[in-house]
Amino acid sequence: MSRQSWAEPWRIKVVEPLRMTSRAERERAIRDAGYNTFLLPSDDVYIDLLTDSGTSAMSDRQWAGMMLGDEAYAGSRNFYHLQDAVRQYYGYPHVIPTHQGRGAEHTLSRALIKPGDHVPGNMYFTTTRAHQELAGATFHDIIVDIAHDPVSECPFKGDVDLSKLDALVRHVGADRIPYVSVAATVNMAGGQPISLANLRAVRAFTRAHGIRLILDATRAVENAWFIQQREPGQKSRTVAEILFEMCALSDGATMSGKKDSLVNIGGWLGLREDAVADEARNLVVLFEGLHSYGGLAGRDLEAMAIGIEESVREEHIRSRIGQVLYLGQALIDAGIPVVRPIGGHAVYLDAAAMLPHLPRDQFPAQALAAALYVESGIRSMERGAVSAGRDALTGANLYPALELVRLTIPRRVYTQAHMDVVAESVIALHEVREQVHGLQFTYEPQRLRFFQARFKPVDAAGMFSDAERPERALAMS
Ligand code: PLI
Repeated sequence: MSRQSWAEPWRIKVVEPLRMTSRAERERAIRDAGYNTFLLPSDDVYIDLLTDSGTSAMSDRQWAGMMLGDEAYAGSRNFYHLQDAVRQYYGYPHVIPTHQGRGAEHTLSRALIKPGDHVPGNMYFTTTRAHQELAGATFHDIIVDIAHDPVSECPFKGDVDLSKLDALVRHVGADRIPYVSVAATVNMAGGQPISLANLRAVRAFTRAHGIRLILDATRAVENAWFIQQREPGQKSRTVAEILFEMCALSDGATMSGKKDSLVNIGGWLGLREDAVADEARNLVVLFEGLHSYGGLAGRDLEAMAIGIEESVREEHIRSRIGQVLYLGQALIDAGIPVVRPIGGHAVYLDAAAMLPHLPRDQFPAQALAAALYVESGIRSMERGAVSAGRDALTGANLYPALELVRLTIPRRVYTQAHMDVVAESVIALHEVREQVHGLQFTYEPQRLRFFQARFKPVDAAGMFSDAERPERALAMS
């Protein structure tokens, strides 16, 4: 009999106690943090859904691997293990470790982009676009329009719109496009996958125009699982086989191992072209570390090599995404507006739909994330106008179609009961949503402003209006 449950293929060996806080403590904490969940001390957080980046629980095999760290400056045995794992599962002959994903993005952008170039991508990601712009490129969003619609059930909202790509090539010329940047899955669209059919079509197009295709492979294993589940003709293939084909369609990849690969730190740049790899290695020794450790300790390389092998197992990925779908379904059943279909690494609340009384320049998603923390001790992340930042040329605030709060699920960390608490807390907040006030900047950093920005409520009454809120079953005070 085939098992229906997504139950975890592991059991718990070590636990990490969490600190419970009172509502008054949380009100103080969020005020001190400038209403930015990034600025909260994690000791003040109960369930931490800020990110799935570097927050996974490592396996006993990974921890054992840490003891096998070879901390030689050059040619550590752990580098060769990592190189073997990347070659086996991702297929890139050149493997250059970096301290994390943005180290790979920085290296690649510097190696390939010339000032005045253009880089199209299936929606922006914060650090990816920032490094493209820093190297002198203009980013162009070429994702399908449906990606901007939170309620559409389209199974592959991460697809590239080839007519948008074609129009850009005609407008600026293929020689001004060093590469097309394709993310799998698409974080800012709600963790939505790209289909294999679309990736093949993008490959055919880029090949015909002599343009490189670079994959953001950060959550490509999760994307491969969606392809297996949803795309006609893919059911009988393994996630590992699909992942390998996805990478085979690209000329290189940037990778944050902190997501799919189940480690707390680490990344890599994978490349096929010898000359580009040479240039990337030249840059890595300047900015990251020697080309065989890229800013990581030998033990980190080992944990990532083992994590890659664990990440592509069917049981693992089924359970990982099963947990995300479990939370998403609980919220859908309760009528909470979330991005549909549920993505791979997170459930995204549609803050614009939930707080329609707040104008965009009062940052509804930032306010909702702060309010959820005050109500429940759950930490989430804004993924809307604050994250989008300002137009690189005009300096005007960008207002993306999606104004979201991301409930990001770390891998192998929280239980089904934790997911129940999250669902109940969001539902309780939804009931009093009219009372949530908007926010305004008190400090706005120049780059990647969402990380360190500070805010205050626009209303003198504070985060919430004074009206009495009903008792919530799960508020911890
Ligand atoms: O955080 P890094 O530097 O290891 O990786 C940067 C990065 C690149 N691509 C994508 C799709 C990401 O999601 C990403 C990092 N994401 C974070 C930190 C997140 O919270 O989603």
